[in-house]
Amino acid sequence: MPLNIVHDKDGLPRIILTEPTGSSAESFWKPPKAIRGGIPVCFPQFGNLGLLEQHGFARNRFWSLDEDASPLPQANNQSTVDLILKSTEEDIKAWPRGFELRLRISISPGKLTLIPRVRNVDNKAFSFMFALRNYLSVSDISEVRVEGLETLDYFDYLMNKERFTEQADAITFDGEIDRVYLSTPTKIAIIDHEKKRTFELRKDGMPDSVVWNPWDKKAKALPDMGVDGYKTMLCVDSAAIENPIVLKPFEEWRGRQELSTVSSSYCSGQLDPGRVLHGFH
Ligand code: TA6
Repeated sequence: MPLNIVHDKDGLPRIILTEPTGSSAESFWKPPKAIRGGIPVCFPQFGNLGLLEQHGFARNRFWSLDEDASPLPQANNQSTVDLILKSTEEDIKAWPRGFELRLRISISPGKLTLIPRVRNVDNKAFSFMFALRNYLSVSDISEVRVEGLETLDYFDYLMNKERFTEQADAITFDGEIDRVYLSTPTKIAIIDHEKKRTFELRKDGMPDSVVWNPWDKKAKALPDMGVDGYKTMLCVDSAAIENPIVLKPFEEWRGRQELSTVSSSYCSGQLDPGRVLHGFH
């Protein structure tokens, strides 16, 4: 499928991926910060560690088309774009490492696949954290359940990153949540009861998952969230946070995330976990 590159009114390029059944994805950026939404790439750090801007600089930079990307066999109902971010002078001052960050974005019917890769192009090893910050659109956060994280340990960012163990048999939402779940399974289900729709998040190479909703008080402090924006969003990220990834010189790390939606079958108000978490291979 040909690449569709348009320029918005500010003259900034915007890449639009479509596929014949109507799914689409847009990659655009309005300097100087990442948009509130979509899937910002958090690299080389996650959180506010004082060293770099929050969640690292990658999401606040201009990426380029990766002209050297290896061509890949394309199904005719799939469209793909390869982007690359290389270290700039400004970044090297703040984070003196030689890296190439590549992101392959593919869309197919009802599925968005992201394949991030980080190559160390330096002659010394370095470590980094990574997260795909998935801003999911939900109908009503108080009607959403997340399944797949039960019994896991998590760092609670609302309790000074203290470590706890999830006791509930699913995560539901009645207030601010800001947790990094550790050693999570490959598959996580985000069930939107009202829309009878489930997001299926499948990931490799990113063992952790962040679950974040600012709720009403924190949302007021986010000018681009809007007073009620927290009611219809939820971040469930694919991440490598607890154990930063270490790359030797010229080594490359690769991750993978598939985000798809299925209609949710319900019996007595509960999701049939067998259908969602185990029903696909
Ligand atoms: O989820 C971790 C976290 O740092 C929260 O504490 C909150 O500050 C959020 O990320 C901000 O994410 P954003 O996408 O607005 O940069």
